[in-house]
Amino acid sequence: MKRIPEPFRIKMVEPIRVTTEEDRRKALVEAGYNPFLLRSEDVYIDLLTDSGTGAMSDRQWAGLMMGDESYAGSRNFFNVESRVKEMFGYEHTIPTHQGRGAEQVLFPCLINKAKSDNPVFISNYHFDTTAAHVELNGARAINTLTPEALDTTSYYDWKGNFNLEELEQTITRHGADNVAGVIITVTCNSSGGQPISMANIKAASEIARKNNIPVVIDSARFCENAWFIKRREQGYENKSIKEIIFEMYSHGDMLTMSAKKDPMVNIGGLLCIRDDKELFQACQTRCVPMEGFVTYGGLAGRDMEALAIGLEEGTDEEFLSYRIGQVEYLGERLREGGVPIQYPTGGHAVFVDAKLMLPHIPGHQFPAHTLANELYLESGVRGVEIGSLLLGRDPATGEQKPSSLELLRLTIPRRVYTNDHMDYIADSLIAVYNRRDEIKGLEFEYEPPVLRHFTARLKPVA
Ligand code: P71
Repeated sequence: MKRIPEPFRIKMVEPIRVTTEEDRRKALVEAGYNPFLLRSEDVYIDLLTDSGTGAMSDRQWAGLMMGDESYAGSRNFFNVESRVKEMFGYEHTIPTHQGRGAEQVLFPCLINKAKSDNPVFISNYHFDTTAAHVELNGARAINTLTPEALDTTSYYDWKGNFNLEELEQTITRHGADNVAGVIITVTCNSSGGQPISMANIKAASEIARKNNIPVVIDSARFCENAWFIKRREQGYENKSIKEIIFEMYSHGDMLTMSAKKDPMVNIGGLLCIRDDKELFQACQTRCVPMEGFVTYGGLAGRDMEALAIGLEEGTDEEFLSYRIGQVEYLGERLREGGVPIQYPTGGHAVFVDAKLMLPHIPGHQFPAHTLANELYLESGVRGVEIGSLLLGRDPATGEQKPSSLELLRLTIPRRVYTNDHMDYIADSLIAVYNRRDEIKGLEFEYEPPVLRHFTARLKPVA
């Protein structure tokens, strides 16, 4: 596969530490076989997340120096607000400290607006924190993802799509009055950073709107989704990324955004509303005690300036082609080496199918988490499990919930690692693949009652 060279040059470097296998074994034992508990200094290439880990540009760093740190009415807020109007066509903007800040402000207001005793949200797939905020507020989070997404081995352009029939049936089953929002996640993180087509966004939005249900776009990776639409969907090949984004958001009523992804800031988020002034005022009222005054929402003025610039830079098509091409290159190298992955590769990460790679390790011995540990021992590369460990137990029965997928996510930060790093990652994981039969699963030494994957301690099975 032809590699697209980096469309930037390097002006500042941060050394990373190369460790020996012995160093890594010691570090992993100390971390209770849980890469979340490693010190980042013991990690050579960190693929835990693409969130807040990107490299800001010289323009963004220059923007930091233009911070207006006034408590109220900062110039940088108005820069963000006008960029939002221009890019998405949404009138009202509330900055937040990150994506979940926007969720904790918006969701209770939407639930209030629905005036239902049994509120639900329906999404192509709720991200974990999104589902958590839905549930913390007494609502239920229901996913209606297209079934193609669960078959990792077969190609499908739109593994982030809604199953539209199931969406309609779910609305009917619960009653439209009980649906507080339809959440469209672009791209769909949980199915592998997979895109949703414009046709599917439009159709899902039409279903919601004819039922008077507000449409929320969960926007962490909106530029990457637009790039896939341009490349894969008929009628969009000659449109600019910005035109595609504007059209995507014409199908929504509001957005929540973790700006730590596509807009490449280290901290920041957004809650924007098209024109529902009453809802906007309710959100502003909640923002003050939760996030901060309505023109800063938990951010410094300088953070907002970097965000205003990043929103623009994230839409650069040359950059997106390189970025998504780099992720695809890693995916293709792994496939050539025999490693099973969610195919095609998504926008921000390669998702390795650990169920297929380590079929001798059952779900309750955490095959994908085991694979994360083996990759770390082999190479100092840190990935993250998306599978049984993350999913946890059924609170009613205490049983491990069955996970349809056991994935190791290799999440690529933006503008941080070079294509040579991708080769190193691929070579290392292929080496693990070649000794896969010798790998043993894990069991708990300490299992926290909730959100266990962050702080659990494990040990190899006897
Ligand atoms: C990701 C994250 C961030 C994360 C979460 C847990 C552990 C490690 C890293 C965050 C998202 C997301 C979508 C689609 C909302 C959020 C929350 N993703 N929607 O993938 O992917 O945003 O983190 O800024 O609060 O690693 P936030």
